[in-house]
Amino acid sequence: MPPYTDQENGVFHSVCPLDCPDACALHVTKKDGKIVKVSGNPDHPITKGTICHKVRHMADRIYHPERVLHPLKRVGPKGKGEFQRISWEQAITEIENRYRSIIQEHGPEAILPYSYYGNMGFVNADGMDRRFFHRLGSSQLDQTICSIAGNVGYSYTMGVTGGISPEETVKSKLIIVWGGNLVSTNMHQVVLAEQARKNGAKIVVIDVHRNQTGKWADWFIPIHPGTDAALALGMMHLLFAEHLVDEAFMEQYTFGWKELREHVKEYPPERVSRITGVPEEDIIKLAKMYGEISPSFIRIGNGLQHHDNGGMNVRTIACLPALTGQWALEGGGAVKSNGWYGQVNFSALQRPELRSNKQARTINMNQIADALLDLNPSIHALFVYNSNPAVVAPNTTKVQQGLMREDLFTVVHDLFITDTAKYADLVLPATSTFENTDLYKSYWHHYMQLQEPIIPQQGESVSNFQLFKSLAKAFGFDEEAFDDTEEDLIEQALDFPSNPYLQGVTLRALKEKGWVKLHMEAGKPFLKKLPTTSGKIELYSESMKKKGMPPLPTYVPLEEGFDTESDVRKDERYPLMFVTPPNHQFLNSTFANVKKHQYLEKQPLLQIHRVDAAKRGIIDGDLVRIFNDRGYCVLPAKVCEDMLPGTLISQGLWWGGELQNRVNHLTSTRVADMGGGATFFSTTVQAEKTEET
Ligand SMILES: Nc1nc2c(c(=O)[nH]1)N[C@H]1C(S)=C(S)[C@@H](COP(=O)(O)OP(=O)(O)OC[C@H]3O[C@@H](n4cnc5c(=O)[nH]c(N)nc54)[C@H](O)[C@@H]3O)O[C@H]1N2
Ligand SMILES: Nc1nc2c(c(=O)[nH]1)N[C@H]1C(S)=C(S)[C@@H](COP(=O)(O)OP(=O)(O)OC[C@H]3O[C@@H](n4cnc5c(=O)[nH]c(N)nc54)[C@H](O)[C@@H]3O)O[C@H]1N2
Ligand code: SF4
Ligand SMILES: [Mo]
Repeated sequence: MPPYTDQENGVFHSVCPLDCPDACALHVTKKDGKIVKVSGNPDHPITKGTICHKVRHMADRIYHPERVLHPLKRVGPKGKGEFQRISWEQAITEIENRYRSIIQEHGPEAILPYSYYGNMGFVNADGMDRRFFHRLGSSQLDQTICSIAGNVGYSYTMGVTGGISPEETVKSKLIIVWGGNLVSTNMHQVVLAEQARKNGAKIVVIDVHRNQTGKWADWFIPIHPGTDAALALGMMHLLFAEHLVDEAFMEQYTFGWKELREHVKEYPPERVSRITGVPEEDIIKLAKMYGEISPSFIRIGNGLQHHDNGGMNVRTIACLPALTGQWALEGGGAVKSNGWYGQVNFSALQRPELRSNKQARTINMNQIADALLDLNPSIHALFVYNSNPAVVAPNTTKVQQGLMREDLFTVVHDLFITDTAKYADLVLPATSTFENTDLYKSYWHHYMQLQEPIIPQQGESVSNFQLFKSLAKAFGFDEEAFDDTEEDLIEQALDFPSNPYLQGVTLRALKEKGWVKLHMEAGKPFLKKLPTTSGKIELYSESMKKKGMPPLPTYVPLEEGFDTESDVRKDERYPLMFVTPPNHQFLNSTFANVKKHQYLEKQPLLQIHRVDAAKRGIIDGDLVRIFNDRGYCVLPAKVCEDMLPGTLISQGLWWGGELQNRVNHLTSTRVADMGGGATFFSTTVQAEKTEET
C-alpha cells in the first residue's frame, strides 16, 4: 500500500491531536488529494464514530487562508503583526546567530522554550524539542498550566493519577460530575453515562455554574468557587455519623480512617452550608445518596483544581470512594485522569542526559508574565511552540509587556499568527497533525494510537520534530539522538518495561489497526498495588505532613476572594469571583480564529447573576467592564441565575476581534497549593456598566 499522502482519494485512519481526554479515532476522507471530511472512526471501541463539532470542521483550519505557510520576519513594531516572507535558510541562520550571541553574553539559561499541548503527540510535544533544548542548555519550563495541582492532590490519596476504566461506568448507579463540563470537554463519558442512566443511574453535577453539563444533570448543585473540599468533608461527616461507611473496606485498604472520622466532626452541615452556599438539606440529601447508592462514580474535572486550594480540593474528593468501599465494585470509584496508565519512556524520548547545563533553572509556565519582566538574570530569547501564552497564560497585561521588550528575541512556531506570534521576531510555519507521524495516548481511555501523514506538508511548513532536528544540525549537535526518525522515537517511547500496561503496544501492532489497548490486566488487583507510602489509600498522608500541609483533607479558604464562612472579603474593592472556563466550540485558544467555530460559539459573554446585575444597573446586552489591579476586559452581559450571587462566568479564550475580551487580563500568576498549578479561577474583580468597546 502506498503511503496515505500519495493516495488522492480514500478514507484514512487518524487520531485527534487536541488536548482533550477523549483522543478520538478519526476517519479523514480525501478527494482529489484534499481533505473533504473529518468524521469519527466507528470501529474504535470507546469513541465509536462520534466526534465533536470542533474537529468535524478541522479542514477549515487546515486549509485556512490565514494559515502561515512560510517563515516570516517581523518588519513592524512588536505586537502589530507586520511580517515579510524569508527563506528557511535565513530563518535558521538568524536563530543560530542570535542564540550564539545570547549564549556568549548571558549563558544558555537566557533562552527559554515555552510549549504546551496544542498537539498532544509524543513525537512532536515531548521528543526532538526536548533533546534540542537539553543539549543547548536552556532554562527548563515547568509545564504546570493545566492539571498539575489536581494530579498531585489525587496522587496524595491514591498514589497514582489513575482511576477506573471508562467502560465500567455504564454500570454505575450514581454518577457525580464534580467541577467538569463533560458535555463540552469529555463527550464520550457523557455517552457512557447516558447508558448508565438508561439502567437507572442518577447524574449529579456540582459546579459553580449551570453549564451544558449542569443542564443535562438530574440534579445540579451550584457551589461557591473553591469550596468543594468543604462540601466533600461535610459529606464525610454525615457518612460517618449515619454509619453509611464501609469499615471493613477502610480497615483493609485505607490508612488513617479513624483520624479522619474524628477530624470531619468539624464539618457539620450548617457550617458547610455557610462555606459552600449549598443548602443544608441538599448536603444531607447528597451524602445520603452517596452513602446508599452503589456503585457510585465521581468524575473529577479540572475546574475545581484551578484554584489556590486546587490540590486539596481534589485530594479531598478523591477520599470519598474509599469511605463507602466503592473501589471494590465494578463501576465504583473515581477518575481524575487516567494518563498514568499510558506512561511512556520519557527519558528515552527526551534524553535528559544530553543536558549541557545541568544547573539550568526551571521556570513555572504560569509565571511567564513575571519571568519575562522581573527575572534576574533575564530571559533574552523565548521559543514558543504548541502554545499561545499571550492568550492562555495568566496576567495578559504583563505577558504583553514582557513580549514587547526590544531585547527579547522571540520565535513562534505555529499554524497561525496568534496573539503571541504578533510579538515574534520570527514566525515559523507548523504542519497540522494530518501532515505528521506521531503517537498518542488518552488521559481518559486506555487506547494508544498512531498518526501517519495523510496529506503532504502544506507550503513550507515543518513539524516540531523536523524543526528541532534542523536546528540541532545547524548548531552542529552530532549526538546520534539527533539522527533518529519519528518512528525511532515511537519505538523508544514504547520500549518501557517498567510500565507493564504497555505490554503488547508496539509500532508494528499500531500500524496494523491504528490503535492498541493498554494491557489493563497488569494492574490487577488495583488496590493491592498502590504506590503510596503506606501502600494503601491515604486518608491521612504523612508525606503531606512532611511538606507542611495538613495531613488530613481540610478546607482551606482561597487566598484571593472572600472567606465565605465569615463572609469577609479580603479586598472590599473586588467583591466578585470571576471564573473563566473553556467553551464548547474552541479548544483553549485553538479555533478562536476560525469563522465556523466563531459562528457556532457566537460571542464571548459575561454571565452575571440577576442580583449582582441589579445592584449595578446592568441589563442583558449591556457592555460590562470587569476589572481588578491586574487589568480589565469588556464583555456583553447575559443576566441569569445559573450561579450563586457573587460569581461571574465567562467561557472561552477568545482572541482577535474588536472587544478587549481577553479574560486572562484579570487572572493571577499566583500558584496553587500543589505542583505550582494555575489559579485561573481564584480571581476577584469588580464589574461596572460601560460604553467602551
Ligand atoms: N470544548 C472544549 N473541550 C476541551 C477544552 C476546551 O477548551 N474546549 N479544553 C481541554 C483542556 S486543556 C482541559 S484541561 C479540559 C478541561 O475540562 P474540564 O475538566 O471540564 O474543566 P474546566 O472546563 O476547566 O472546568 C469545569 C467546570 O468547573 C467549574 N468550576 C470552576 N471552579 C470551580 C469550583 O471551585 N468548584 C466546582 N465544583 N466547579 C468549578 C467551571 O465552571 C467549569 O464549568 O477540557 C479539554 N477539553
Ligand atoms: N482563563 C483561563 N485560562 C486558561 C484556561 C482556562 O480554563 N481559563 N485553561 C488553561 C489550560 S487547562 C490549558 S491546557 C492552557 C492551554 O493553552 P495552550 O497549550 O496554549 O493551548 P491552545 O490555546 O490550544 O494553543 C495551542 C497552540 O498550539 C498551536 N499548535 C497546534 N499544533 C501544533 C504543532 O504541531 N506545532 C506547533 N508548533 N504548534 C501547534 C495551535 O495552533 C495553537 O496556537 O490554557 C490555560 N489557560
Ligand atoms: S476535541 Fe475531543 S471530542 Fe473532539 S474530536 Fe478531539 S478528542 Fe474527540
Ligand atoms: Mo488543560
